[in-house]
This record gives sequence, structure tokens and C-alpha cells, in this order.
Amino acid sequence: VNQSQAGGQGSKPGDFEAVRKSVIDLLKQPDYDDGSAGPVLVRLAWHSAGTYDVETDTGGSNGAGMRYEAEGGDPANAGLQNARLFLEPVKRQHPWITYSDLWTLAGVTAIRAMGGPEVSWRPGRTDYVDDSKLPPRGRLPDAAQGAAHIRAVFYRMGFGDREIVALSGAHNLGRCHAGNSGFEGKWVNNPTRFSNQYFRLLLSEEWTEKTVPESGALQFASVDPVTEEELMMLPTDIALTTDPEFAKYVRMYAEDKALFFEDFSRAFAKLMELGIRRDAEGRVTNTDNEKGGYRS
Ligand code: DDH
Repeated sequence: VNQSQAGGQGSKPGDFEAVRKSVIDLLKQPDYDDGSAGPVLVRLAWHSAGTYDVETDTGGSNGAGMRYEAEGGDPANAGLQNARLFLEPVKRQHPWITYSDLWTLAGVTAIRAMGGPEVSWRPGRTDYVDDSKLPPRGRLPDAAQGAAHIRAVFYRMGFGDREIVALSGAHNLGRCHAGNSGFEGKWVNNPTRFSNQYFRLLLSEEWTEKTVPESGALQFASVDPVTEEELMMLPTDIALTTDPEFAKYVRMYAEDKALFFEDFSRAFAKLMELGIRRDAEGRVTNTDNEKGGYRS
């Protein structure tokens, strides 16, 4: 297939607006989950970056390591192959973009398109040429655990408590799939609309323990009083209300959506940049990746 004819809309190297447009065009997926590819694209961006370790300066979105089995096949990344497949036609349309730029740009584009804040994003990531630089498995958070684990994981990335709670607000979006994680269900009624509803529900509902029949996983459940639909929270979500320091920020964001959007936007932008070194002009200077990828 002639790449420039695929979809009839190839773009010039560096035309990230054209890539954003292609991502927006694929968000509507009537046969997938709640009708949108948006939430799983956000999760792909987050998991691509959330392996970062400040101490060793390893992991992060640079490199697009999930293309390799060692990272892509991590049980923590189950289901994200859907997100990567959604983006393949975009990569074919804009072959000059690296996967690491595409995955992060798709995440911030989806957040905005679902009614969330604009998240500042910068290009220049390159893709690993082999799997020798991949971070070890086990760096992403385990939903069955509590506040101490959440802190250990996010402090390792260089985040503080307020940023942790802000980022957790991404659970306004999407759902759990027993086949991926053992957990099942959505956090809010409209999981394709970004809002602070997750924080409001954490505080307003009575959350009772429930075992997921398919997996035996323990999660929390509540029935929405308006729609009578069952909603869910992970043990790590509930930990944000039982830990006093986290709970302060949950209350703050439940009351002030604009503040949540502002903090989320800043924290997500920071997440996308973890481990990426830039010179004064903003050019990425990491040298451990493929040469010849697109550079701004
Ligand atoms: Fe999450 N998340 N996440 N999450 N997450 C899941 C789904 C989604 C944890 C566990 C899970 C963040 C933080 C945490 C999104 C975004 C973000 C699922 C369900 C589990 C389990 C996966 C499945 O079954 O398909 C845990 C634990 C944490 C933690 O902080 C302790 C953060 C920081 C983000 C972010 O984007 C900033 C999104 C979006 C989804 C929905 C995916 C989908 O397919 O829908």
C-alpha cells in the first residue's frame, strides 16, 4: 500500500496537528466498551510513562517499550494492545511520528476531546531499537494494595501526594475488565466524559466490599441512586479516602472542578515528560534510543 495514499491524508513530518486530527477521528468506536477508544488511549499514555524511576533514571514514555513482549506482555499492561491497535492506522497515515510520541500525544488528545483540560505536550521522543533498555516489570501500581504502596510507586516517579490524587482522577474515564485486571465495571456513569465525578462519588456513596465472580478479586461497589447502575472503586481508589493526607485533596477536587482540571493538566504533562532530557531549544537529548526518528 502506498503510505501517502492510505486514507488519502498523509502529512508532513512535524505536523502534529494532523496527527491530533487523526486521533480525534478514531475516538468514536460504537462496538468497543462505552463507544470510545479514548479511555484506553489515556491508559496507554499513562502506562507508557508510569515505569519511570527517578533514582536510576530508567523507564518513562521515551522508547515505546510496550512494543516488546517484556513490557507489552506485563500483566499490568493487559488490554493495552487494543489501544496500540487503534493507533496503527494513525501511524500508517503519519509514518514519520515515533510510537513514543504517538502514544503520549494520543493520550493528551483524548483527554481534551472527552471534555478534559488541555495538557501541554512536547514531541521528540524516539523509539528503542531493541528490548535491551526496557524497565523491569512490577513498576506500575497494584490495585489490590493501599496508601503505602501508592506512595512508593508514585514517589519513585517523582510525584507528591497532591499530584497522586490529581492523577488518580483519570478514573473518571473508562472501566475495568475482569479479563484484563480481575476487576470489573466503571467508576462513573459517563465514563467517556472527563470530570471530577470520581472524587464526588468517592465521598458521596457508600462503598461496600464485593468479590468479582469471574476472578475472585476484591473491589468496592455502590449502586448509583439516579441510574440504579452499579459503579465500582478499586482498593487503591478507596485508599485515597481513608488516608487523611490523600483525603484532603479528594475533598478539594470534589468541590472544585476547575482546580482539579488545572492540577491534573500539570501532573499529566509532567508524567508524559518523565525521563526525557531536553536541551535549551527543547530538543530531546536522550541518546539511548533509535537514531533518525523524527526530531523537532
Ligand atoms: Fe488506572 N486502572 N490505575 N489510572 N486507569 C485501570 C483503568 C484505567 C490503577 C489500576 C487500574 C491511574 C492510576 C491507577 C486509567 C488511568 C489512570 C484498571 C482497569 C486498573 C486495574 C484495567 C482493565 O481491567 O482494563 C491503579 C492501581 C492506579 C493507582 O494510581 C494506584 C492513573 C494515574 C491514570 C492516568 O491516566 C493518569 C484509565 C483511563 C483507565 C481505563 C482504561 C479503559 O480501558 O477503559
